Amino acid sequence: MVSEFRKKKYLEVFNTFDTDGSGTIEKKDFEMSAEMLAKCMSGKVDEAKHKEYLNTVLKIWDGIQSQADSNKDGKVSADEWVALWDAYAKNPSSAHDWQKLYCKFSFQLLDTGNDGSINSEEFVKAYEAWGVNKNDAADTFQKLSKGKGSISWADFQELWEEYFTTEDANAPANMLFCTS
Ligand SMILES: [Ca+2]
Ligand SMILES: [Ca+2]
Ligand SMILES: [Ca+2]
Repeated sequence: MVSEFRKKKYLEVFNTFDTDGSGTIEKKDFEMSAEMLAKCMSGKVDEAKHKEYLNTVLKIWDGIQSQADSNKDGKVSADEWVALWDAYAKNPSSAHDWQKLYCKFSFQLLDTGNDGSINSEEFVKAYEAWGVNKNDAADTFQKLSKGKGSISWADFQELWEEYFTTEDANAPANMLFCTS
């Protein structure tokens, strides 16, 4: 059984994927998010980025759909989503390819300078673009980076796994997808 604590975290991520707020995750959400992400930094849609993002998010969607859409209605419901992550939490070392891709993609979106680690400035800018208050984002970065000043790819993978698996309410990783 999935604990209420983990369920709440899975639903936090569910909401970030449910771009149109329809209460289910479907292909359209990914098409919308690729466009929004390509728009975020510049104000208008960067066509090259849009293409690249769309390609990646549709791969992620294909993986999610084939794993989680158990009633084959083309949508992933909150229950289907929670079951998927509960399965991951039981055995995180055998993550699916789409989960690895999603982790990598999340990292790349934050490492805007593309130098292999996320610094405070990159982190705060990205979270601000997602609607988080600047001071809260800076505070979250301090906790996630454990005062080290940057989050490497290895650190990020650890945080990412911990987010989906930990039952510890005090674990900094719980704040990874916190956008409110
Ligand atoms: Ca939706
Ligand atoms: Ca379904
Ligand atoms: Ca960087």
